[in-house]
Formats: sequence, structure tokens, C-alpha cells
Amino acid sequence: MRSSTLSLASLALAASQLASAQTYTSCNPTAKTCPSDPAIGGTITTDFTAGESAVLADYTYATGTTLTYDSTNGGAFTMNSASNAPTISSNKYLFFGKVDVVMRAAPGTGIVSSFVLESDDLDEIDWEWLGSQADNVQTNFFGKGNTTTYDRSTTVAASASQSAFHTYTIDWNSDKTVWSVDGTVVRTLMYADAVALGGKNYPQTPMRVKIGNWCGCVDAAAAAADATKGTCEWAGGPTDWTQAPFVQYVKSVTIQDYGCAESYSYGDLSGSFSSIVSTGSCNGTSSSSGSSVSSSSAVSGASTKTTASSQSSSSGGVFAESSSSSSAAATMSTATTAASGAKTTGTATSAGAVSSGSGTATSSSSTTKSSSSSASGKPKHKYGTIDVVVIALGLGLGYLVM
Ligand SMILES: *[C@@H]1O[C@H](CO)[C@@H](O)[C@H](O)[C@H]1NC(C)=O
Ligand SMILES: CC(=O)N[C@H]1CO[C@H](CO)[C@@H](O)[C@@H]1O
Repeated sequence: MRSSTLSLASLALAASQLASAQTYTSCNPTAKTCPSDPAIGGTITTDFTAGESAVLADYTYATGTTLTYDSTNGGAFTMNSASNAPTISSNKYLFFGKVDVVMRAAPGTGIVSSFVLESDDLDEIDWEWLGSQADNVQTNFFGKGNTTTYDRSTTVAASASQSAFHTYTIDWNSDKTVWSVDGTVVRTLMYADAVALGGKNYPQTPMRVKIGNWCGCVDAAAAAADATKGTCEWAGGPTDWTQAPFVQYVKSVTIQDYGCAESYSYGDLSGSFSSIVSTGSCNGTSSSSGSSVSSSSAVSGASTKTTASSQSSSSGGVFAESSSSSSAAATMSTATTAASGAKTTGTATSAGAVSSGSGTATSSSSTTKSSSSSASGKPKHKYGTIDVVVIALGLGLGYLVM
């Protein structure tokens, strides 16, 4: 298979498709009826220092992903070459909730460590660490796959993120989303913020957690190609693979689902949080129902269905690969976005990942808001098309390189 069938044009097309939908979703609930999402319905803490079996109880490896584990640093997401993009996705979803990850970002110019919440209709909330910026981390979000602008991202302080473990938290509610580093709030996005289009592009549908390490700029050729140039700029430039491996370590992840259900489904095609139906009673490992969401409506019976209409708004964020963004400060460049899909498959080269980018800004606190939205999608239960696209892109890029 190699590239014989791929032309530059098709590559460009693949890249642009990835760009506009960072991650791919196998069934977009705003386009048609899709299978319901299994709910976390409680709190799960995954101890990556306990090894693979503990992780595989709660997460699934993307195709081509291999992680190694040690009792001190936890799970290692290793980038040795452009063909690596180790990524895992939680098996279940949260519908508003709080997520904490204790991790150490990967070094390396062009390398991007990511921790993202993604929904089936491409709402997304992100943390992204650029290997070229050891003391910063970027926040971002997308609503319904809208990647028309890249002004939603902010860059905030995360000192020595590549040598020290920090706890990065996303507290996602219907009225606002709050990003914190070691308990210090670094960004608050309100549902009604202009950058979230007054709620229209605010992340508000059931999400799952995706963690991955990928390369936003595999080499000089990627830095020069139109399809990947923007992402390369955002990522800081081409990766020097002689410095590999570039490792992102994840020690633990705690997901608290504010919803209380066995599954979540879309009651209509609106993609609105108020359309989400919670079915079944929650039976998480720990309970907690935090705030909003469906807890109020929490259902208890087995097949009861409740709509989360009680929530009022939500907040959202974005996922990783995709976009990048600028930061508060202002820089934004536009770039292309990339594909988060890249992360999804191991096979994919990270080159695919183009994200867009820009930004350099930094700020630390903030509430920046940006406006656009877009979301990302992600493969839900399977990686069909995206894999094909990513693989095609990877092969194509490989071909180009050679
Ligand atoms: C996408 O975002 C842009 C920029 O914020 C906005 O102008 C546009 O209306 C949005 N499109 C949709 C379909 O929400
Ligand atoms: C949190 C919660 O509701 N846990 C329940 C899950 O189901 C078992 C068995 O029915 C109960 O014993 C738990 O209390």
C-alpha cells in the first residue's frame, strides 16, 4: 500500500479534513442517531504506576499504541520516531465532571503532550504541552468541530512541566469550565462567553478522556509544506529525532462524572446539553455527584431516562491535537489544524497532526476567551475512517519524505 495511490492532492485533502475535524468521530450524534455512550457515573481513579492491567481496566490503547510502565513515574508515552503517536482513550464517558491528571510533559521541539476531553459531536476541552516550552501549558476548547478560528487557546504557566509532576485539572460544568494547575485556577471559560459564541460552541456533550503524545512537526519538509506549516510553527519547529526518546509520563488520572447514569445518549440532533438523556442508575466506584448535571436528575432506576435539563450551561474545552491556538496574548496565527486524529492511531504519523497554531502567548491566569469553536471528534468506539485517513496521510508523508 504505500503511496502509490496517494497524490499530493489527496494528501492535502486528507490533511485538510483532519484539520477541520481534528479527531474523527465514527458517528456524529448531531447528524444522525448514534449508539449511546457508556457512562462513568461515579469516580474512577486509575493508578498508572500499578501497570498496564490497571490502565486497561479503564482505557483502551489506540491502534499502534504501546506504553511502558514503572512504579515511580507511571505510564510512559514514548515518541521515538514520527511514526509513534501513543494514545489512550477512556472506555466510558462523563457528562460534566472533574478530571485530574498527574503528569510530566515530554520534552522535544515539535513534540506535543496532550490531555483532552472529547465528545462524539466534536466538543473538546484540552491541555497541550509543547515540548519547546518547558514552563508552559496551553488550554483550548472547541464546540461542535468548529475550527474556523484559532483564538480560543491560552498559554499559562506550568513550571518545569517536563521534569516535575503537576496535577492538571479540568472542572467542566454546564455554566463554566475551569482549568487549574496544582489547584491554582489558570483559566475560566463561561458558557456565555463570546469566545464560546454565547454557549453555542461551548463544550456540553458527554466526553471521554484521551491522553496522547504526538509530533506536530516531524521534519523540515513538514515545516515547509502548506498543509503542515501552521502546525509546525505552533509546535515550535521540526523535531530533532536524534534527541529521542521524548517521553510523557502519566502517574494517575481521576475522572469524576457529575452525571449519574449507566449511559448517555443524544435526545435530538442539537448537541445541546439539555438534549442529553441519562439512562440507568449510576454506580460508580465512588459516588459523588458533584454539581450540576444530571445528578439532579439522576436517575435511579434502571432504565429511567432523564434529561439533563437542569443544567444550565456548560463549559468546555478542547482537545489536543488540534488546534492550537493562540493565546491570550495575541498572537495567533492561523494555521492549519491538525488532526488530532493523528494521535489516534499509532500508525499515523504525527505529521498528520497538524494543528494549528500559533500562539505563543502566555499568560497566566486568565480567562481568555477566544472565540471560535470547534470541536474535535474522536473515534468513538472504533477507529474506522480516521485510521484510514491517518494511515494514508502517514504513508503519504513518508513517501514524500523519501
Ligand atoms: C464557528 O466559529 C466562528 C468563529 O467564532 C463563528 O463565527 C461561526 O458562526 C461558528 N460556526 C458555527 C456553525 O457555529
Ligand atoms: C455508588 C453506588 O451506587 N454503588 C452501588 C453499585 O451497585 C452495588 C450493587 O447493587 C451497590 O451495592 C452499590 O452501593
